[in-house]
Amino acid sequence: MAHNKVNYGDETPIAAFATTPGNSALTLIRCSGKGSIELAALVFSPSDLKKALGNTIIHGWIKTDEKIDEVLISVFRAPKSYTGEDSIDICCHGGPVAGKAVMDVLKNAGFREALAGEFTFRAFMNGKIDLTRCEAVMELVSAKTETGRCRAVSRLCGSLEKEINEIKQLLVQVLASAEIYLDYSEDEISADTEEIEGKLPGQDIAAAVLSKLKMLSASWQLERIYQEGVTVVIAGRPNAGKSSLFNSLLKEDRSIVTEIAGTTRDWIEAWVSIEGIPIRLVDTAGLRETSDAVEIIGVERSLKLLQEAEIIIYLIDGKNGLTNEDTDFINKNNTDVRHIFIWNKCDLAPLPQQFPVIGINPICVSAKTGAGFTALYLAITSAILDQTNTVSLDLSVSARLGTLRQKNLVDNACAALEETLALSEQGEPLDIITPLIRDAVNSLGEITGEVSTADILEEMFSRFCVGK
Ligand SMILES: Nc1nc2c(ncn2[C@@H]2O[C@H](COP(=O)(O)OP(=O)(O)OP(=O)(O)O)[C@@H](O)[C@H]2O)c(=O)[nH]1
Ligand SMILES: [Mg+2]
Repeated sequence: MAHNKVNYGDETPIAAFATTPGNSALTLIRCSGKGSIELAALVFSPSDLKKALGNTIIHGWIKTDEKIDEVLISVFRAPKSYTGEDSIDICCHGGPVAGKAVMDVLKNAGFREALAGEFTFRAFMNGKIDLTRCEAVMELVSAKTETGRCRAVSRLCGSLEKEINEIKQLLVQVLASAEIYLDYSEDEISADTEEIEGKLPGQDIAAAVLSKLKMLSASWQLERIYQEGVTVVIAGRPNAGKSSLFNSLLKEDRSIVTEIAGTTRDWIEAWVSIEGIPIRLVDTAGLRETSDAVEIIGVERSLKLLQEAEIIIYLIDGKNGLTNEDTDFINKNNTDVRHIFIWNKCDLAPLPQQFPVIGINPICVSAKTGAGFTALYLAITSAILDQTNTVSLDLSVSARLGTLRQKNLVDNACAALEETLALSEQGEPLDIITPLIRDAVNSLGEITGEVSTADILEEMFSRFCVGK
């Protein structure tokens, strides 16, 4: 049997859930495509849906021989819709069943299930938004913190598109002047043009563009962290107060806390936001030698998590004082920048004036009272920035990159420009240099989607979620 692969790029009516099915008051189903309003009208009563004006809402029933669900339909007429096509949003009743029943009716009527990101893909193809804004839609949907949301919104408003277009414009100027000189045939080269031999016209502009692009490329380091987050593992001896700290950072009683050493066996994780950075916080079993079969597994898992961690918060039990095991751990990991050492239970026992391990200055914290948390937050963000070589939480740039795809393309443009400038310094002829500038321009064009291929687009949009 022939395999009919559905491709992006047709105009058939598509439908998808825009909300996650489950327990909710409402479910939203989104439909778009040529003839989608007429198609939906076949399974909708009253029959005036077909004549509905754009940007209006119609109340009625999705029906076959029987009524399926009472809905509100928002009608959008091309080109004034998200996709640029005729579209409707069907607001059904929530819960796991009602929306699904409506979807089944729509599919029987002829709607095809949308592919991942297909609505946004169509919006791009119809010139509604460029690729940086398409990607910002996905960033916004998956933002984990308020800072992540703000950054995505800035790109959704076009900050990156504008920056890329401005940079590209400068580069196109350089390309144009280089191409003009290329067009001279040999005997046309006058004294004037000989003067510029060995130097790219617009070399200074190319150098300025390169430095702007490098700043842009560097911005990804921090943006990635805001999007993907950082794994922070809390470790230490049993009873040090790890679960107490976990709960306090979470502001929720999630992990079991008791005075019995060895309470936590299975590790527990949860997301928190610290200074806008999404943190995957992990509470672990206390590290100690033990003969308890369950605890042994717990400790093994803790050790494995320590290897995966980007930041490790190591707790010393202040009440109990520094043990030999603590000293061993600190000495072993002292130079590893991932570690933050904490003297916990400072409400019961102050940090000794002279900390016994030289070169270590633990942060004094009480997981119980919250004392020392400001210093702890600062230590966590500094440790994250140290690791990413990011100088400060914010680079003074007008736009920042939002995806690895964009970063790779900016880096391609940088590499092409670096080579351009190097060859120009060596006095290489323009016909060797010009294609490199064109490569850089094309890479920038690919970021916004001005330059694109079906493969590139399919690869990009297939990472989106269905319904977007
Ligand atoms: N006074 C005081 N007590 C604390 C503090 N942090 C933890 N405790 C107490 O110390 C005991 C152990 O706390 P947990 O948070 O369960 O310690 P843990 O490190 O998770 O222990 P395990 O799961 O056994 O490895 C509990 O009785 C807590 O109430 C603190 O900052 N001050
Ligand atoms: Mg615990």
